[in-house]
Amino acid sequence: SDQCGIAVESRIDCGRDRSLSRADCEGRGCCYVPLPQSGLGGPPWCFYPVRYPGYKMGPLLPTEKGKRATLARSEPSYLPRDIPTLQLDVMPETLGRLHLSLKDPASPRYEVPFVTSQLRGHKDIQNPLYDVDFQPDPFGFIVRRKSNGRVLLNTTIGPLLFADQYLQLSTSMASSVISGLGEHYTPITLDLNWSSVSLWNRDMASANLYGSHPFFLVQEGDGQAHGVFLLNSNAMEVFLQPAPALTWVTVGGILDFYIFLGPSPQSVVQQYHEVIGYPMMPSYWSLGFHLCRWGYTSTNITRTVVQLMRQAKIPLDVQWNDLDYADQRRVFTFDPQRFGDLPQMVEEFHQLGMKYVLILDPGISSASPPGSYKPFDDGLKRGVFIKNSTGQILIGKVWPGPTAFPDFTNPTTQDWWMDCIRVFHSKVPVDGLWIDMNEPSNFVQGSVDGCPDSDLEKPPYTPGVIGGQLNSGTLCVSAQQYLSNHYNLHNLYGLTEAIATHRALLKVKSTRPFVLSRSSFPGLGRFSAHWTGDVRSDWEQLRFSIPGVLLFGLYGIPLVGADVCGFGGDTTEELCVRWTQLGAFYPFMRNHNDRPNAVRYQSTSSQTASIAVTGREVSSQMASIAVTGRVESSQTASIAVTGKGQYILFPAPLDTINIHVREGSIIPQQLPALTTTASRRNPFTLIVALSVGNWAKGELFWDDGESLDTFEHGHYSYVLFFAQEVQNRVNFVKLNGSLDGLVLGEVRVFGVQASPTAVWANGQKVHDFSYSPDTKVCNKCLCFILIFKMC
Ligand code: MIG
Repeated sequence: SDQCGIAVESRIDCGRDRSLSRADCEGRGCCYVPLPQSGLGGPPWCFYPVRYPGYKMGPLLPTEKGKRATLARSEPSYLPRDIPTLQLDVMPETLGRLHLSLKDPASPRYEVPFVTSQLRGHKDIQNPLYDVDFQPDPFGFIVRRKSNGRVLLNTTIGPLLFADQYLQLSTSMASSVISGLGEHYTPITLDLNWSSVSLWNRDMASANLYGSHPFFLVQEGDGQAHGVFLLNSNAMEVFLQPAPALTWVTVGGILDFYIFLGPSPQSVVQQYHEVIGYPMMPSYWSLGFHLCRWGYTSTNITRTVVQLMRQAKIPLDVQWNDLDYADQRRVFTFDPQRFGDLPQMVEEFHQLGMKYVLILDPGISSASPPGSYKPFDDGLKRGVFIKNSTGQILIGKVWPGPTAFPDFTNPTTQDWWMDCIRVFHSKVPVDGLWIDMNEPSNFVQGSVDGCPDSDLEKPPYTPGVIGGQLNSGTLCVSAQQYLSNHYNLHNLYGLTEAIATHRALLKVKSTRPFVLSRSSFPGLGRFSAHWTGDVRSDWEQLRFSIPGVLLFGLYGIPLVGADVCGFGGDTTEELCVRWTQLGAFYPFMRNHNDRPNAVRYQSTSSQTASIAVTGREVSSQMASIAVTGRVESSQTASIAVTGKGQYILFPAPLDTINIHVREGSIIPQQLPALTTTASRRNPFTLIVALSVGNWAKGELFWDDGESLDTFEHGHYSYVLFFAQEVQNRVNFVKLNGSLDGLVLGEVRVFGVQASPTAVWANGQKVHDFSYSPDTKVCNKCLCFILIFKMC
């Protein structure tokens, strides 16, 4: 019938929960149209008709925050435990941000804690960038960009389903260029060819499933963009199809959407971060080079590595230890033989201007003799551990053997965790903590006693997770936590551990905390850095680290990197050189590898020279620079794209990575040193890349690199650089003591079309400037030498 006349690419699957025969499908009131087999996936045979009965919307009435309507369904859906009445809230919060939620007004359902706690909406929004229309029966909404009428979301293309353990909503998309929905091993944009991504945090090497970010950015094709955030932490699967259209399916909670209108991609990201919280200010040293390995089996081996690095003159800011340090792999202890002098070693590193970080797993050994392992004994007393569905402590298995799992949603647990960190820090003055295995990862399914047979463990629909069950590789989801069950809170485990760890370090050190978390959820960036977990040492994983790292910028966790040279398997010299060159542009740069693999940085001669690395594609594009690295073996050239859209081949021998400065940028730089403690004191140089119009601008934020709240207290300097023709001008927006002693060493101006006749600095003529007509570079072309005196 007409009701089934829907183009193949727009058909929304009516049988996600199971495969349906014609009779089953038609029994659901859906259309059944078999298609030639197209392998796995592909268009559905059973799909919803044009108008599928669902919720009917009542009148929209004004509330304090916007408008509210009641939705009701008269007929049950095919799902168990429908929520028959829903409350719709439409809340215009800012000019660019629309908040829209669907809840059960009769009984409160789980809502995500922590993430938007600080959020403030604005009242009385006049003339927002969006319009919302409703289709009352069956219910659906349409969001348009007001300026051009473009439909951004249209949920009338499929039904709203809202049952206790199955919530579904489909929408059309304004374009096929969609990024987000991580963490996954994907290119920068998602595949819309009948694909799906699941969001359920999972420890799985080479797949990058450690985090869940139900946010995506859509580029509309004319430079404008919008974004959507579904604030829901339950196991979720998002289906993508070529229409283009998208379907959310989540197994609990509520539907809580934030829609961001941009209009630029940057403003979409900013609007999203306003909701989930802006990232923390990192300590300066955390931007330096970090070195780690699973398999530095003693303090002496760790010390030797540091010595060799220094002899070879390779910068090293932060030395790390993996699980090797712990006594029987139990956190908050150190091995009395192999790591007996750990406190002294850390002290020595500090003397060198270096920092030290070690690993901390959440699993607390539960099998030590009573009275011998305080973290567990204390934790037991204070009731900090996650319990199983019948109220006993849930025991799983991780590195130390049987372990209990702290419930970080419990304030008592946060205090206990702080005490553990305080006591440990008083012996070993670590500078930061690396929180691994916090999906949480479990070597047995659910618990050592298995899991009960229940609707939570086996929901009517399980998103496509590895292992097929929500409790695969983690805890029983029926386990009980302070705020709710693990079914609801699982995806927040890493975030809540990061919050507790950040808070503890803040208290103990009173400097900017450094936490590195494997698992992530929206909001993590306020507390922690992230690395992409166990990647293989191969070229493919080197290439995928680029979208992997860039996407975490969207997710509000900018301090991110992949294990340089790869974690699993032996690297080759060429791969490691190229990965090091690329890694220099990861915000967080750490070389790390797995126990069985060859030690890196062990000899000093040829290897030192080769610490560096390749690209056939334009691999990253930041505000002012582009890096074209080699991302395949045996390439000797890389390609850069110029503003004119040309392809140019640049030589890229093994010791070279090409960096391109965007026209119109001024980039402050400092010469390197063995640590950032030392390099921070080196003179600044300015690279000035004049635009075709002969201007350039740049900026520098500078503070002491570790004090808390320097921005809030005004203990920083922010310098704007502006160049016109060859007369540089520096404007101080704010200047105070923290700039003292810093000197501008040199200014190089690129793109100077003709030799300047004279150069002036602080009102005086500069005589030793130089100009090369071949490269069009002018050295010492500046209007003053001392950056920190006003012109
Ligand atoms: O099950 O601590 O991703 O970086 O070296 C492996 C040992 C546990 C996984 C981390 C990896 C770390 C390793 N850990």
